[in-house]
This record gives sequence, C-alpha cells and structure tokens, in this order.
Amino acid sequence: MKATICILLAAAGLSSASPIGGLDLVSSSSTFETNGTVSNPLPFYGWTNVSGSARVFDWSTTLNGAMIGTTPYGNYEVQYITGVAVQPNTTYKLSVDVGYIAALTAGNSSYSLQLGTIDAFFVFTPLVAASTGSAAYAGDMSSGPFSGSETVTATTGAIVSGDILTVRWAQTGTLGSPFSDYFGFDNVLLEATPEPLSGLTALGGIALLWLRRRDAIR
Ligand SMILES: [Ca+2]
Repeated sequence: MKATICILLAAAGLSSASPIGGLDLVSSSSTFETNGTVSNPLPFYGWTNVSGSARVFDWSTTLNGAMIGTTPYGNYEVQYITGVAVQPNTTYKLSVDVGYIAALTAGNSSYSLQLGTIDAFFVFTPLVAASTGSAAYAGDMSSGPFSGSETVTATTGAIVSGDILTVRWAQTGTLGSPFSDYFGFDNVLLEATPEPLSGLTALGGIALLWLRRRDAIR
C-alpha cells in the first residue's frame, strides 16, 4: 500500500497546461483565419463587441487574419465567453499577439487584456488586474511581424464563483504622431494548469479513506 500511495502522490505532483479550446470555434487558440472572407463584423467566431466595433479581418488564404477595429482609430472592446466554468486551485494563462493591419506605418496604440468570469446576468468580474500596455508599429501582421505580445496569469483559490471564464481585449488609445490605424490582436490562447497542491490534497484524502476502510474491514 505504501508503494501505491507514493505512486499516487507522485502522479498528483505532475500537472500540465491544457488549452481551453475553441476560442474561435475552430482551433485550440483564436487564430482568426477565414479562408479569404476579408471583413467579418462581430459577432463572429464566438467573439462579440462590448463597446465600439471590431471585426475579424483576413485578406486571403495565404495571409494572416486577425481581429482589428472596424474604423481606423476607433477604440473598441471585445469578449469571448468560453462556456467553461472557472475551477478552484487552478492557474490560468491567457496570451495574445498584438499588431496592426495598417496602411500607415508608424504610431503607437494602447490596449488592455483581461481574464475574468461572466455570470448569468452577463456581469464581468476580473480574476486579476488587467494587463495593459502599448505597442509601437513594427509591421503589418497580415504579412509581417507582430508588434508585441501580452499575457495575463491568474491563480484561483479554494473557493470560486463557478461562473464562466471570459476573455476581454480592448484598444484603449491611439498615441503619438504620425498615427497608425487598424490595431488589434491574434493567436489568443487560454491555458489551465491545476495546482499540484490541490491534486496532492485530493489524492492524499483518497489514500486516507482507503486506509480507514482497510482498518475497518480488519
Ligand atoms: Ca491569425
């Protein structure tokens, strides 16, 4: 039995990240590829506008599609409701690439990336403070480089709301001059990793119950 307990506890210490799939209803991350349907206003691929107006934009099958604003400089906020309930004792990592599909090759835009939950009344509650920043134009992400990347990491405690994990991203400003238009993001990935301690606690409890049951039978 001791060997069995050791194996169980060792297994509990091994935890790996799993993607919360279908952020674009197609793949394990939101890649916003449309097979050449150029401009797709939200709601699209499960994403919706929270404020302002955005769209999934993809020039062609050979170029990279991404989410950008509908108007050249208009701020917007979008969200994706995953359909997956937040779990206790879990580390969530949300990551995106940030960039432009712009005719103007300069400038700088600011953004906010959030991970939270949404309840039955569509009230959004952040799990952790938003990651905010700005990205200077580095190229056209449809055929060139991204201008940056961003992550949000949140670890839940023993008690959670059970509400639905939700991703929010916003363009919050256009900075500097000359400006650059059509700012957005791509490659949204949300991964969940159970905390090893929670697995150890659970399996430790199972082992304890087994020992008690064995003693009761004797
Ligand atoms: Ca893409």
